[in-house]
Amino acid sequence: AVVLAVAAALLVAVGPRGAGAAPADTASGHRWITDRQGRALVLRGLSTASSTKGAPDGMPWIEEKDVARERRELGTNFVRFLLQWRKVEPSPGTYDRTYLRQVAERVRWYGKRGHHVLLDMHQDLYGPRVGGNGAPAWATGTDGLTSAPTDPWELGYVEPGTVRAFDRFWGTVEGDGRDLRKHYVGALREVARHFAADDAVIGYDLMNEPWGGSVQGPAFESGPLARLYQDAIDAIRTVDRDHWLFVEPSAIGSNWGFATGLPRLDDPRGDGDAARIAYAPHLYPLPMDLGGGYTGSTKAQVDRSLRAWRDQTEKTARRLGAPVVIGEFGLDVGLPGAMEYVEKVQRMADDMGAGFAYWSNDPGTWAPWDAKLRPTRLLPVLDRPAPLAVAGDPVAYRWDAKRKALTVSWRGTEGVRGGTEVRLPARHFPRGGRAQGGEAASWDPKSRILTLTSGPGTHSVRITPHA
Ligand code: 9MR
Repeated sequence: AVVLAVAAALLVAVGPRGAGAAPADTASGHRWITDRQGRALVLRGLSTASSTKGAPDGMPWIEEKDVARERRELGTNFVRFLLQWRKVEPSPGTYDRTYLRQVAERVRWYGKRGHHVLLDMHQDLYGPRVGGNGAPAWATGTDGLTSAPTDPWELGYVEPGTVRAFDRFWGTVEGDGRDLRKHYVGALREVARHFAADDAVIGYDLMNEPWGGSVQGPAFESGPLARLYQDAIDAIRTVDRDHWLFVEPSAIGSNWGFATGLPRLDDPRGDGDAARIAYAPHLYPLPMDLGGGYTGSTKAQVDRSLRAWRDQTEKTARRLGAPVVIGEFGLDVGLPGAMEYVEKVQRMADDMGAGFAYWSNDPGTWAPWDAKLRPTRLLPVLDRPAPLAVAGDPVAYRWDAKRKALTVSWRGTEGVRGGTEVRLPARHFPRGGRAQGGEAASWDPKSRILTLTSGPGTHSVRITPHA
């Protein structure tokens, strides 16, 4: 961890400076991910799931009833669904359609219940041949170097076999002439070809927590990483014009609130509002990464990290012209102060207009359900009132737990169809909600979604529990 902290300090010294591109032409100054009706989405959900990583068939632990439970008990409208390159392309240039069909079946479980699915090409520590997950064995070049298991697992990123496998992938050491990045891009294009017409899919996360091997910092992010992203974006756009393409910074440093060197990327769809590139950094302040809680002097450190993280994220999002989704944040829910931390991050996400995918839905100590699928203390913290879709240009939204009021304001925008949807969980709104300053078009007690009418002009609605 000390090595990693030093690496991060170096990063911050040489990271990009300046405000970058101009703010978006929106009330909030940043861009929004929109649905097919043109509504701004507030994406709230979980990552599904770590169990994917080691499963021979690459499928997460869930059955359809688990998706139904999640929607019912948490009201999520988003899922970050893990994929594995080893399953997409089991041998060079051969794609496994059966695997993609199994993924599609699960996408349908989510889509049926109103979830937007982000397909995440996941990896940790490169691949199973070097103690991680993601890459197929045939695409893992170690030149005889090995990787030992480590505790914590993240230290595996500096094991020799893993570093070499990444270096071979990025082409930063002499290899055997194979272009592994071309294969990776081909695999992403194949996924996109399969899901191009699937409306339940919101987009693709091009690589989980990229790691540069022996090349780190801006040299990695503005070099091989940016090239891979651009190639992937160009390739995906030949088969899928409309889904969003989510990019992550190098995890080291950025996860803790340090600068990223990720440059602006081009979307062949067009510039400005036509571009659909989203920024999906992860958030793991270093004390949390090291297993600390949110208490005492650690709490002050975490708060500083959160401020820095928000600052850097907003700066990068402006540079990329991209809306923000917190691709991951999470911790052991039993740690002291853990729930206060989760509340704080949710508030920050609301203030930033960012969606999030909490890590993760694997039943256990980090999740809303324990190993026996009984609710943990996290469940009521995530199950809280929030807008899901805003029919126009959002100005702000906020859940005030003390006053029991959810406020949402937006400007009606021409061409947007449908109303603004807010979810009012039973624990806070047992008899539904009363909308002041706005008009309720409908209330669905089953999904607990209140739909508010929209139209031209500014809307400012305050929703409080019905007496
Ligand atoms: O929580 C996951 C842990 O059980 C695994 O051992 C580890 C390695 O695969 O991955 C953890 O999940 C991480 C995710 O894959 C990437 N971002 C950070 C997550 C928490 O460490």
